[in-house]
Amino acid sequence: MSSHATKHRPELDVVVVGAGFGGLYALHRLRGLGLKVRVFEAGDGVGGTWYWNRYPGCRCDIESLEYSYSFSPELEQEWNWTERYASQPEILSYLNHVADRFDLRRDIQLGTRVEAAVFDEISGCWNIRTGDGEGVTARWVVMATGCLSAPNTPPFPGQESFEGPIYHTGRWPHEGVDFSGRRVAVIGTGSSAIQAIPIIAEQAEHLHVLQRTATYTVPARNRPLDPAEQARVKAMYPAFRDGARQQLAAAYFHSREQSALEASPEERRRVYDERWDRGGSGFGGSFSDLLLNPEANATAADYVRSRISEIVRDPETAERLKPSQVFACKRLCFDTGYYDTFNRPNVTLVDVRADPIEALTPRGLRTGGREIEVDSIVFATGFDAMTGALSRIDIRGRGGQALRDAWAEGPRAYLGLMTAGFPNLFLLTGPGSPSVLTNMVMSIEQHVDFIAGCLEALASDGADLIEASRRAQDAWIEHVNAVADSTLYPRCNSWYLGANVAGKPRVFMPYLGFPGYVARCREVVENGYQGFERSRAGALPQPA
Ligand code: NA7
Repeated sequence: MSSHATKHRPELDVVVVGAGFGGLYALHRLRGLGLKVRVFEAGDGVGGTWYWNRYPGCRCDIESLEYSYSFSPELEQEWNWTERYASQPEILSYLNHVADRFDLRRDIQLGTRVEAAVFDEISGCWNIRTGDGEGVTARWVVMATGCLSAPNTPPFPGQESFEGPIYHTGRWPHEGVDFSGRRVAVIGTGSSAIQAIPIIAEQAEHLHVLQRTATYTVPARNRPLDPAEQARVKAMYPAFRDGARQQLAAAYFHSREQSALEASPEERRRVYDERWDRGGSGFGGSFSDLLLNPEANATAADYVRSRISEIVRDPETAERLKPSQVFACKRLCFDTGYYDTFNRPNVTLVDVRADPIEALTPRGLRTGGREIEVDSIVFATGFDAMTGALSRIDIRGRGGQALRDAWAEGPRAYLGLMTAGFPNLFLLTGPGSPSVLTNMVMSIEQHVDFIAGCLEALASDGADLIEASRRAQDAWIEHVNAVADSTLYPRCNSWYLGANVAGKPRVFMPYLGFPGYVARCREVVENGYQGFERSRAGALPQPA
């Protein structure tokens, strides 16, 4: 990467980092504007999250007819989903189909990790350096690095001494793992663990589930997708998508308008029963105030706890499985036979809240001074969410400032799209945007379309630099926090707050409410990209 190169026109218009749902659509959309785009992807295949997360039972918890692109009516019509909730292999084939169908592969460089992205203030270009030491210059960078892509691996003492294999759910071996006849420990009880545990339990000789925080999970009730149902949605796809976009989470959670406290105990029970039986995310929308009012929230929490008592036969295990924190404050999970798994004789629940994991040993792990002997350990310990993938790249903006330093007290971005001091660097579903509180595919499409519109507007104004103003960014973050504080979300130690990673600043990262966010973005555009500074390279403004 020579400084000489940066004095000239950049080699590329846009570098996109990541070839998951975000990167693939960004490539298609921006290439459609006639821009020269290249995607760098660390994996040896496309798919992002769905390339890496191959653990047993991995599937999406948004219904397949919704968790798919809406940008191409032809694609919507030709692809057939087979289940209510698509499995990881099916989503990965879908994304491979998208890559082929839109001839995306010729601009995707696989097996290439971006190590650094450095802004050159003289040329107004980004210098991108990849793991193989190559460099390329681009005018714009789109970080399509995913919200849940940097695995969180707690550094337990003695980890190197463990003699068996260690797996992370987010980096699962492609050839799969056969746990037959093995003693296995799973660390964690979040969404990934809850999907994997029932399947590992069926194979393993013995499974120890190491639980720090009990999780609320409701039955997914996955099933084959009825062809008639699929045809019905396909016949009205545009209206179906529009309807989803009107929902807080850009997905049909079938939220009811009624407060849980207005309903009688019998009526509440009936609603919860119905939704439990129907399965899936609708349970979280049983009443309108579950995440607003602690008393309302407690009714859902009590209901799930009562179900655990009904399912789990050993009363002591049932008690330990009962969550005590605010219901759905951490992401609500959807399972297939999770609580039933604890009725199996080969499954033991270990409370690592009371007795934290002290160390890994050559033959297992130690908690509460006692050694649990196992042959394999599965880390289902989640991700350094929303900021992890970005902070692992050496991103430097104006004056050589590192993004890691700019975000030392927590991520700061205007609309979750751009960070002051980092011109022409777009974040897809970045912190401060609805992202993980929504159907990600809808949020990704909205962000990519915003970026495409922005680049078109820049071209027609003869500008080529755009940057978030600090004032607009500060005001936006204040608003994101105010919205979060009006809910119960900040009341538990979730990854939404970065609380799962030691030392990470406690900041509520996603923005609640897709429709409000989209309206705000529209307003920003109508007001001439309000809150953004636009200029020509070589004539850089000092942002407000
Ligand atoms: P999550 O939901 O972050 O779950 C991680 C789990 O690992 C959770 O139960 C954690 O307990 C546990 N954990 C993390 N560190 C430790 C240590 N040091 N000791 C014991 N237990 C630990 O990640 P997932 O992969 O399941 O799901 C991530 C998202 O992917 C999910 O929300 C969906 O959106 C898809 P804790 O709760 O922190 O006490």
